[in-house]
Amino acid sequence: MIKVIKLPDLGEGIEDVDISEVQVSAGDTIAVDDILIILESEKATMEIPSEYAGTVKAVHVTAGDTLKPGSPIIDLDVEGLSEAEAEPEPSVDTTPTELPARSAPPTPTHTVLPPSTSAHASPGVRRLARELDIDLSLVPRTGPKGRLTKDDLLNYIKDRLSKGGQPTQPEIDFSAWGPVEEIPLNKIRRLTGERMQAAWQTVPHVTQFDRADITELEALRQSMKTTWAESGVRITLLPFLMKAVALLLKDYPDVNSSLTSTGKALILKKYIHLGIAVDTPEGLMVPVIRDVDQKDVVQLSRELMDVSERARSKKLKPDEFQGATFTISSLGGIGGTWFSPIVNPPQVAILGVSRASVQPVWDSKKAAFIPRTILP
Ligand code: CAO
Repeated sequence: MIKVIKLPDLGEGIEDVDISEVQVSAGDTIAVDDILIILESEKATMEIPSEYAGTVKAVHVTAGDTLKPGSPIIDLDVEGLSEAEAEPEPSVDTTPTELPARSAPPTPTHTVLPPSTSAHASPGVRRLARELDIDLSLVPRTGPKGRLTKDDLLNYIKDRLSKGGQPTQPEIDFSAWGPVEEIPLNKIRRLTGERMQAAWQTVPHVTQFDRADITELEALRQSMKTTWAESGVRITLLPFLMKAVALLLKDYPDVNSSLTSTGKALILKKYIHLGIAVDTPEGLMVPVIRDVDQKDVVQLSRELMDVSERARSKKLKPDEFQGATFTISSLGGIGGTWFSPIVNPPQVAILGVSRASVQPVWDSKKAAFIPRTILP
């Protein structure tokens, strides 16, 4: 029986596609999943495999042709094909607009079959799997004759998404090696873990380490600290760093930006709101101090004291965590020399500051080491 293999619906509103290669000729014997043609759309190159095995009787296309969904590609002589099966298949909608409920039961007439390396799936399903980099041999199948359906794929995606934030760690009985205690994580720590893991997986991280000589700055800070102590304002190094970062972000606006959702443009923000990582007994919080470029060091010190105290007493409002354009994580009060903080998306960069200390620095004019305050 002759089956006319047609170009399926490719989804995404693709109406015309150009053929870059035809991989079969009349007389060829082909197997299921052998590639018939390779298409080139504006968006991607895609292979169209055969859903049937058989002998190619006629090829209706040549390289360079432009095809529409439903156009015939080849006539295939398929052994044992019924008249009903010889009818053209309805086109496949590959648009994953709505994912079915994760644990939606399979239709009662079909059993769930384990994943298989040779599962039969339509070109639309294969294409979607390719685009999302999903190995179809891992997906359980519920379709007739062990076929892998679009819903099988969507259920698998939904399942993976729901597990995405969870580290996959097997259940281990640690008490086998000594006494243990299990402490439930609070919401802040769980969310921090999930967000940091997502950030680590989605943002390519590169760290640049450097030292800043802050000898004069530290002298100024010490004098301001004494002056403002009577008014109850604690002048630490951080407000100076915030001010320095605000000035630099004006010079380097690419760093005060976010990618658009398509990843094809940068949104440069004309405001400078800094997220400040604050260590609290409940976990890490990142309140935002707004318009840092328009405030002086004393005002920034007051605001920093205010937000860090309210973060520690859990009195910050939700909008005080939003809108940061860049983050500073300062471990200077704690210690350490270098560390790599994790970028907080949709921001594109973060500054990590360690503890300043007095170091011998070579002065070539004096041909001597002199003590300088160096901030890593
Ligand atoms: N070098 C040397 N000394 C430093 C310093 C540095 N880089 N940074 C702070 N100090 C000093 C301060 O000046 C202060 O000393 P004095 O009282 O003598 O002035 C002391 O260390 C304690 O400072 P602090 O940490 O209380 O205050 P701060 O303004 O520097 O920081 C805050 C405020 C809220 C950012 C900080 O308390 C905090 O929570 N840091 C932790 C951030 C964090 O956990 N990040 C990890 C996330 S991973 O990205």
